[in-house]
Amino acid sequence: MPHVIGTAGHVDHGKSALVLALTGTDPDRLAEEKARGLTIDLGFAWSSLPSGREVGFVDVPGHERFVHNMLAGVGGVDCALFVVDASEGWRPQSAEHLAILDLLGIATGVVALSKVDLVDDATRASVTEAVTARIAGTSLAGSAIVPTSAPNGLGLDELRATLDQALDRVPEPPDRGRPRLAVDRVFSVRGSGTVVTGTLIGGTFRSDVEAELLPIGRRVRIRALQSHGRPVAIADPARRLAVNLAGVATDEVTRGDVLVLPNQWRPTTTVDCRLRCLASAPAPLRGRGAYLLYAGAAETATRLQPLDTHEVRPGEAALVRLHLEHPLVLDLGEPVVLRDTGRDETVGGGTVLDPFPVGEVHGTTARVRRVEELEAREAALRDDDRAGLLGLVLAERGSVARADLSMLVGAGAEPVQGMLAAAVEAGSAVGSRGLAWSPAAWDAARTAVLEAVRRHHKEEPLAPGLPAQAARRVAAAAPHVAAHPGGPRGSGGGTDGARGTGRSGAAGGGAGGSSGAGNAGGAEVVDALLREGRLILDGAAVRLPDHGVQLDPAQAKARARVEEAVAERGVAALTEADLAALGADRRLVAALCRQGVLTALAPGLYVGARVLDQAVAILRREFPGDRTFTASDARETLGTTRKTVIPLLEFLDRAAITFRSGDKRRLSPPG
Ligand SMILES: Nc1nc2c(ncn2[C@@H]2O[C@H](COP(=O)(O)OP(=O)(O)OP(=O)(O)O)[C@@H](O)[C@H]2O)c(=O)[nH]1
Ligand SMILES: [Mg+2]
Repeated sequence: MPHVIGTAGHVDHGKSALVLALTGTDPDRLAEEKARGLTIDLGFAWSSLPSGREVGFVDVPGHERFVHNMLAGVGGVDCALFVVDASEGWRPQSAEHLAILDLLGIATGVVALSKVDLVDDATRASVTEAVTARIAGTSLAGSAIVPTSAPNGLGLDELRATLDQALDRVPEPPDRGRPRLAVDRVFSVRGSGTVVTGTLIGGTFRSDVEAELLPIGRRVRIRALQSHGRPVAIADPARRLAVNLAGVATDEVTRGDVLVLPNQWRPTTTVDCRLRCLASAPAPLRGRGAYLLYAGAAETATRLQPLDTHEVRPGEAALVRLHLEHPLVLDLGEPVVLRDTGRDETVGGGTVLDPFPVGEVHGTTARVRRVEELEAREAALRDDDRAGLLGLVLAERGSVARADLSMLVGAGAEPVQGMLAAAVEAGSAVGSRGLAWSPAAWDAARTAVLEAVRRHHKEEPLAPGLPAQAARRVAAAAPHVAAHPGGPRGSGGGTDGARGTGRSGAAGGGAGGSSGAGNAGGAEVVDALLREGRLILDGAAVRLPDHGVQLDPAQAKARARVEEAVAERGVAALTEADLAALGADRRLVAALCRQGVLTALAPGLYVGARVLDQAVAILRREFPGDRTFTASDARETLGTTRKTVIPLLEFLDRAAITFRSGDKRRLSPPG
């Protein structure tokens, strides 16, 4: 299994010299680097260790001015080669680089005590002791310390063997079926076009597949893959990779972009984290401060919003919402590093607990609830309990598009569908066609629809029911108040209401967007109620099963008068005014149309429904087969007026009972 080793340590301490000695490749490629004897940007090399294991090296600059480049390279590293110059001892960027490795949770490393050719044994011993003390209490605590001298090869075999042993302890890199490559270098190769490099994590890449560059959202094609100088057809996680891309120009890609497979990732600008302020930080982390956030190979300015405290004091940790200036592609559990923009120093970092938080956190109630949610997420992430995360996501959002679940839970699409099926089985989730729901949200949406229909029946007893479109809207807008460990969520209150209406959220119009079911979700709720027989579809309306149109005594009398008038008049249209004179207002007329008493020939013009059938029968008898007739033929045959016969024939035309050609008509074949 391939691994990636990243160097770290103060400027000039011998990092690049060691990489050159271990791999035969000088990682300093830039002319300026060679001229100044200083690493400016990331360097790359590879080699095999005594066990035969292949390793890639990312060589970082030690100079304090280039810490941002160091941060861009250290992202996907799974083992640190931490270099301390025996003749200089511990220096400021020794401390800063160690803090960064610690914040990123890089738990495997080897310390190379370099330039031991320049010091006596006593100095070597005292620097070793000092380094041991410095790394104690960090993720590199207890790492082996190997004395080396790159120019004369001293200690290099031991360093190789020690790195090999350290890599034995690196856990298998997770393959979640959601590969991601943080681009740390872009260049073009004559004849091949754009090539990006980076460390692949979270899944495999294949050549000749569609991919997506984020945050720009550009579809590209992976033309070819190369790892450690050789072409590969498939690349596993935790490996340095060069990817030849079709469909994008070199100058359209920059360091910090992320190469992923389509529809698996989305950039975000709001992120909830557990953030730690370094004990060495000169000031607490504050909402007013200006910071830069580093994740993967990307960086952006960010504002902090502490959630469970006012400020994060040195040596302490807190839950903090980050408001990013530029969108980043972040995963659940992703480590991030924070630098103070003004002081230009690393001041903290932590772990992403929610890359797509829903709604804003204003006011104490919302804050307390959010803190509880984030603590629950933290516990689930600690245990890598993705099924638990699924439950939390549903509880927070009410309903989620099935297609977004994988991203929100941070697991592959297939395992997530399995988790959802198990949750549905256990009654802790509900699945509709395109959505997954918390049971509480599902019930709330259904109850809201049934209530709305009931209310409509009461307000409009003559109407067949609530228009289905309106019912879907009611379901879509239902506040998806989710069940919560601390008790049910309040239904009032500004923030609660806002949560229900599904505010824009953080996912760039995507997964972070709506906590509501949205239009599709509304339709799914109504469909479910129809399938279960809780609602009946009546034309374009939905009604409760026991709803029938009820006429009050006055309306029943008016209906009798209308029926009488219709029978008396024969084929003669009634206007709204005629019907009003009989006591039938518009609503009653609409109900009488639905009840089969009247038929509307045109807006505001009615005939008796049975009269219409009789008229058609008469016309068929008089003009059988293909016999044509004019409007006045029909008027005479039916014994009616021009005022009635024209709209009547136009009605029959529309119903395809008659066909018109010029001023002649014929009847359609019966049946
Ligand atoms: N005597 C001696 N000199 C060394 C040793 N390792 C490196 N050097 C020298 O120290 C200088 C700095 O070494 P680099 O490898 O460039 O240091 P670096 O840590 O990569 O420096 P940055 O990348 O700029 O942070 C060079 O002149 C090296 O030749 C060593 O073990 N012994
Ligand atoms: Mg260097």
